[in-house]
Amino acid sequence: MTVRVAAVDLGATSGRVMSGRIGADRVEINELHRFPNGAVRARGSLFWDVLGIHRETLAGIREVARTGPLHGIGIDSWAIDYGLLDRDGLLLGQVFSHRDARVDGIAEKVVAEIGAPALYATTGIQQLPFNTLYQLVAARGTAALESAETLLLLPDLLGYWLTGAVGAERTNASTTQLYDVRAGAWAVDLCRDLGLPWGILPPLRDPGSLLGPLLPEVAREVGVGADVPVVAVGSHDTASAVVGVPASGGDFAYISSGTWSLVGLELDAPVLTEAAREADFTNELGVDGTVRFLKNVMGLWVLSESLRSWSERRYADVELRSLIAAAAEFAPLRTVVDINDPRLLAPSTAADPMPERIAALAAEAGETVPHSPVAITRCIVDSLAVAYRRHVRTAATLAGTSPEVVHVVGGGSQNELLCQLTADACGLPVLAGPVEAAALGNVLVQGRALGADLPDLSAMRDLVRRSYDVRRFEPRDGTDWAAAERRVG
Ligand code: LFR
Repeated sequence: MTVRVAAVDLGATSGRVMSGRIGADRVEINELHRFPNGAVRARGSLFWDVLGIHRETLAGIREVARTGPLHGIGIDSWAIDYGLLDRDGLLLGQVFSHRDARVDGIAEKVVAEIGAPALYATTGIQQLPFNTLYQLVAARGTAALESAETLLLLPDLLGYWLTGAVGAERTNASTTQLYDVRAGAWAVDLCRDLGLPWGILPPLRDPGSLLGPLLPEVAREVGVGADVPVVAVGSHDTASAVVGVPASGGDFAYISSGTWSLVGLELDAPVLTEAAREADFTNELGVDGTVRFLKNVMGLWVLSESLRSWSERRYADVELRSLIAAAAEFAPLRTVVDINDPRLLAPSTAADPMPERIAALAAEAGETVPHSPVAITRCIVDSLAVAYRRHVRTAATLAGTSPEVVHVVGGGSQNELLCQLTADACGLPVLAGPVEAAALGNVLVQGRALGADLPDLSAMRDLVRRSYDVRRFEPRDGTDWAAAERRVG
């Protein structure tokens, strides 16, 4: 049986709607609709244009339906951000971007109140300043939060607009720091202790379950029968991307490389040890009861914001390909910085441009200060590779595993320099690709829910392996990565 679905995969800089076809020995995706995305600044705050995203989602589904049969629809996106509904089911206020400054200083206050060990023992989540927990604490006392009936994470909000069904898909719920990873339920006590309205957290649902059929008016608008279901996939894009990792069993590490880089392991159970907390690793949930034990690394965001800044200032020759080519010829490891420094989180602005932030971090650390776009690009790529080395090795030590290979999936798998340096830095082969792992994971989980013979993750990964080529990068000797790692502290 062939299953054909629409996979909506939303990223911070673009949204894509793909058709996905699963046959007996192949999975195939085709991008049928792509639209730009980005946070919008209004009155000094950063918001997502969620109605615009909804409109483009509908346009994409319509295109998939126009070009063939449609058996299901699944949505994945970045994690953590949410909308609030009032008692009439209408969106309240704006949907904040996690890069908005309203959370500045909040994590520290919550840690002082609850204690870092207690927070970690319950949620197992990395201390990112923008976790949903901290966003809600920042919103305490606001009109929107006080009037809210329901909180919906972004893919669940879009799913609600398609079906009218309310719920929280579990892989994404687990990223919020409002989820008790031991109990497999919302962390109601933690919410109570912080004075948060836990009653707005909707019922949890598992990836692979059905949200329900399209609302009749939506079905009419996209031109399909009202019986087409929306399927809960791993709605956290990283959860879907890890499904799409073409691993052939054994011990592997992965890097889901896009705006963020998510560096870690797939495990059967969370690691909630003191050492894991001190290393600040996250235990997010994956599909089929797995745990994504990983570290959020600032990722290619730092490079894309630098590019944006150079092009706004009309620097010559700042196109990505030529910069990477020039960076490959540039002196290795001349400058390395802590690529996870929180000062790199906010969007680049004319008053506070990203390249100058990198230079300032280098100066502060006593590193050679990079000035040219090529020097800054090489510094970013080297610093990412150093971070990957550290986090792959730390994850393995904390989980007691020995990965034999690092899979790099997502847009960053196309960056050959970064893939080679990742292999060199980790001392492990890198297998790069597929680029669209998140969309593939989305399609595969839908396919299984709709009857395709894909009993487990390894069957799904076999299918990806049979359908997509990966590029192999062997580790090269000759560079002292351990010394470079010590330089970033
Ligand atoms: C990647 C990602 C990360 C999450 C970050 C913010 O796209 O989903 O996993 O930490 O975006 O939501």
